Amino acid sequence: METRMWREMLVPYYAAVDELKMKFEHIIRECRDTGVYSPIEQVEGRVKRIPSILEKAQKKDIEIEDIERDIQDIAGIRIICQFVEDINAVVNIIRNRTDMKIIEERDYVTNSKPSGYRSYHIIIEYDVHMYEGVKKIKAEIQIRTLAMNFWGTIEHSLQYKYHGQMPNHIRARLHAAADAIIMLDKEMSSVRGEIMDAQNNMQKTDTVIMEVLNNIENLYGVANTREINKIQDEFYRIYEQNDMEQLQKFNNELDIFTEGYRAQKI
Ligand code: 0O2
Repeated sequence: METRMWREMLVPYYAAVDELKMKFEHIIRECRDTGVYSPIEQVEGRVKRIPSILEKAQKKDIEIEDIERDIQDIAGIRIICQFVEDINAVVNIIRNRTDMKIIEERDYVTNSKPSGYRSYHIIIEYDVHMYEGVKKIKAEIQIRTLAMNFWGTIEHSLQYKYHGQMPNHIRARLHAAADAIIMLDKEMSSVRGEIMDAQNNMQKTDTVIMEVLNNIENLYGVANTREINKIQDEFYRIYEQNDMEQLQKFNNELDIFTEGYRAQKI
């Protein structure tokens, strides 16, 4: 295939990666804005490099004209979660979506690969709306924890370094590290409730602070400066006490106060 043709072929894959990344990032945003725990921590995406596509085609005996059909990870999305439990939540989100059709699922979380690799893979069919109409492409979504991602990234670099001929002592160390990752994920799961509570509280505090500041900003132009300064001082006093209940109470009162000014204005 000519270089120009490769570029053309990859255009919808770039569009798919951009769109899919954005869609999963919206979930993080939605959870943050509504004060709900997000099972997605981070989203990455890439289009496979041409040399890497060629290498895979050669390794798997795939004809050039069958590449789009037989190589399923030309478009790749990686969803990183904090806890193993979040992986299931993300899988269910994807299963319930109508804008991506699942064609295959591979659970390397329960059944790790012989290398020690763990991750949940979902192959989807995705419609990309191009200038000349809809193009259906395949994309691979890898869902894994931060710890699994750490291991996978290191192992991938070593595979690259040794061109698949990894020395036995390194392979053995990677296996030991993979076992340690399983333990680490288990340990983290056992304190998941505590960590989620702490993160939710942090998020709730952020939201209340933003609401207070918004209310104070709205008072400028309608209330007198002395009154606003008094409210600000009271806010700083309560903020320093680090007492969420007090802060929430103050915000509710401020809401009513600001609402009164708004009503007067109307
Ligand atoms: P890259 O550079 O990430 O794009 P196969 O080679 O048959 O095992 P297949 O059929 O493509 O793989 O599907 P599979 O098993 O779902 O693997 C697809 C991708 O998962 C790989 O893409 C890797 O990204 C990742 N992966 C699979 N196995 C391993 C592993 O043992 N170690 C690491 N670090 N990653 C793995 P590519 O094209 O191999 O590589």
